[in-house]
Parts: sequence; C-alpha cells; structure tokens
Amino acid sequence: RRIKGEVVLKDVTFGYVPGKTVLKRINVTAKPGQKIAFVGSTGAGKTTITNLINRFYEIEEGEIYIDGINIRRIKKDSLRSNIAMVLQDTHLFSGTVRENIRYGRLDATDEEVVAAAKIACAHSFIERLPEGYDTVLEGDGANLSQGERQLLNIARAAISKAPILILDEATSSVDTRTEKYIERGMDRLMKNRTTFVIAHRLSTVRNADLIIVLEHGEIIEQGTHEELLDLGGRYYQLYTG
Ligand code: DUT
Ligand code: MG
Repeated sequence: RRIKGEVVLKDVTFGYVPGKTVLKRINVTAKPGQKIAFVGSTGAGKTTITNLINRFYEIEEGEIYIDGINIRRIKKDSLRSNIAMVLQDTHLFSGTVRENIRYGRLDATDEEVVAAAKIACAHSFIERLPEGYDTVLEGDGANLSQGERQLLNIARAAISKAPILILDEATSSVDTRTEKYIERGMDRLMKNRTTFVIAHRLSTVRNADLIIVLEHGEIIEQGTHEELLDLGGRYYQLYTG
C-alpha cells in the first residue's frame, strides 16, 4: 500500500485582513513521508502556511491539495484525522492526562498511551503526578509547566495515525537537555509521515529533505541544508548568525 500524505500548495496567496497580503504565490510540493522545514524571520509567514494546510482559514487565491484532493472538498473531521500537530500554543482540555493523550484516537489502549508518552519523554513526569495518567488537568493544563504541556501534545501526536504532521516550534518550551532526549522520539514521530517543521533553532531543520526560506510571505530560497549553505544567501546568513 502506497503511503499517504502528499501535500501540494499551488500559487497560494493569503492575508488575514483585506489589503494586507501575508503569503504571496507560495508553491510547495511535499511527497509522502518527506520532511519539509520552513525557516525565516519572525512574521515571515511560517505559521500561516500551516494554518492554511489545516484549513483554519480559507485561501483567497490558489489551492491546496492533500493526496490529490482539494482541501476545500475535504470534510473538516477528515482533515483533522489526517493531520497531527504540535503547535506553539498547546491545546489541552480539562480531563485526565490519559484522555488528553488519547484525544483523536479513542480506540487507543492504555499500553499505546504509555508508549506514546515514552516517545514524547512525558512518561516520567506523568508518573510523578498525584494520580499518574488519571490526574485531572485543570482547564488548558494550568497545573502543568509549559514544557510539560508541550510534551503531552507530542504524546498526542505520537499516538495519532495521521499521515501528516505539523511541528511548529514543537520543543520551544522544553529545556535543552529534554529536547536532546526527545530528538530520537521525534524521529519516530516523523517516520512514515509527511512532516512540516518550523523551528528557529536551525539544528533541528538541517536534516530536512527540503528547507524553504520565507521572507515577508515569499519563498526566497529552497533546497537542502548543504545546497543552501553553498548558495551563501539568506539561509547561510541565518545559519552562520
Ligand atoms: N498575522 C495576522 N493575524 C494572525 C496571525 C498573523 O495578521 O492571526 C500576521 C502577522 C505577521 C504575518 O501575519 O505579519 C505572518 O505571521 P506568522 O504567524 O505566519 O509568522 P511566523 O513566520 O510564524 O513568525 P514567528 O517566527 O514569530 O512564529
Ligand atoms: Mg510562527
């Protein structure tokens, strides 16, 4: 069976408010299983691209296709089950830790929940909570640190079977040591999925199949890490600081 998760953006132009274009004629083709990284300064439009793939907003011009189907024709539920994400702002609900991890995979067994938590390096802190996996989280995980909330989101993505994964600064709130530790889990998370990764830390994007450099909503460079370093342009500048 052919793996799914092809994502194509064709001439996508978008703005949140009329008259202010945030993305200009963006073309991206992600083949199933590829890892595509978006880099560029703050406000360049990286998160906006993933917002559009998720169809959080309607595109003005251009089209996005998932496995050849225009996302305008994909039901929102179906889109949700095809895309797993770990975002800058983490979303948890008031419920137990277990329920939060199983979100979107209600058929998951307790063993699968623990396995996902281990991939995300969340297992040890969960075990230290008063009721372990049955600990009730206050609204939006208020009784956890930001990093812990992020680890639960990573666990949620790990348990999901979605062929597309979006990681937007997925490990921005965890300390460097935990991040190092998670890296191997992240590789497992990305295995056999089309992954869009956004990270300011360029060390996390260098092994991507394709790195796309955005500036003011336009693609200014793209290629592999080596190709972009050879080019000696914006990526080179970002990388060599
Ligand atoms: N913008 C809005 N409304 C929103 C979100 C963003 O007007 O709800 C603007 C802010 C910015 C542009 O869109 O000028 C691109 O924002 P985006 O969040 O896509 O930028 P980024 O590349 O993800 O920046 P960062 O690295 O800070 O996350
Ligand atoms: Mg962003």
